[in-house]
Amino acid sequence: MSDTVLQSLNAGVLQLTLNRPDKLNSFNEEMHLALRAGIQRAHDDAEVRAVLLTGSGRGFCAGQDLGDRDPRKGGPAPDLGHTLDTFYNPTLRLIRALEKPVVCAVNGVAAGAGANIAFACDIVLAARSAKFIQAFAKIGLVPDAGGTWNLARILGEPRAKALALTAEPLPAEKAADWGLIWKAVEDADLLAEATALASSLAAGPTLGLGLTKRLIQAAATTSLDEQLDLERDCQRTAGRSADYAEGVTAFLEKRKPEFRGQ
Ligand code: T3D
Repeated sequence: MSDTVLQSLNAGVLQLTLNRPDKLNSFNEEMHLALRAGIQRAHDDAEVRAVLLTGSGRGFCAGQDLGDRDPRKGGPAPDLGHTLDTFYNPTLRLIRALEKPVVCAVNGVAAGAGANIAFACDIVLAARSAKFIQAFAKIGLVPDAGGTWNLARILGEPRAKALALTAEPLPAEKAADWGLIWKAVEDADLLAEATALASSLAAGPTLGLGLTKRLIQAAATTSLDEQLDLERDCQRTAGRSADYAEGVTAFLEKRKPEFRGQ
């Protein structure tokens, strides 16, 4: 297992820690593959019932490692469409397709694809000192890793365009005010708070939570009629789960439910 992404599984929470702190956890090929392997494990391993993504050191992730893109080394211009297809996009799709909650604890600066990977997670907490930067404009690229989709959808065109065209840092608190992330918390409390949240989700009715994630994501592209049909189908599935039976029984018995994720 690569040490560029640390993995630890505790009480159903798979913590994935981006771990190239000297480079602000920017992505080289090894870290790409290690992150993807971590998310894939969350798909495959029934013991994993929530994911917590964070970074080591003072940054969350500075996007692509630009040392690997140094034009001074010569050779033809890289095909960045190919690198998106090969590295970033499969990981983004895996995070979205994972029917388990993904909590992101943004512990410091999140720039370029680093910011947009955070925005692709389900619940994002950020340290008050963290900032989000659409750094692409500074180097002649376009926002990727789903950034144009998330920013335009969540913020609307005026704010999305201003952030992307100026590459101005967006402080965590403002990102929370604008609805881009769930909340900003004191730096010292970030990991404990994010872990508590992920743990409580991991102890939840995993199947129902996964279907809920599917439904909310689907709403970006469905009509109300289609969405009502999808809700009906998912509710039918949730209604047959052991966790639903346990949830109702626990309510009637006035006790805390013990969900098993089934
Ligand atoms: O290529 C493809 O496959 C296409 C996909 C592209 C996706 C992308 O993400 S493109 C955008 C790439 N990212 C950036 O342009 C951000 C570059 N970094 C920065 O602008 C700044 O580092 C930050 C604003 C993120 C943080 O600034 P600051 O002042 O807090 O830290 P620093 O001093 O700039 O960085 C600390 C160290 O990390 C430094 O190394 P050193 O001098 O101590 O040895 C710096 O070079 C290194 N570092 C930071 N970001 C990157 C990086 N090294 C390589 N690649 C980076 N992206």
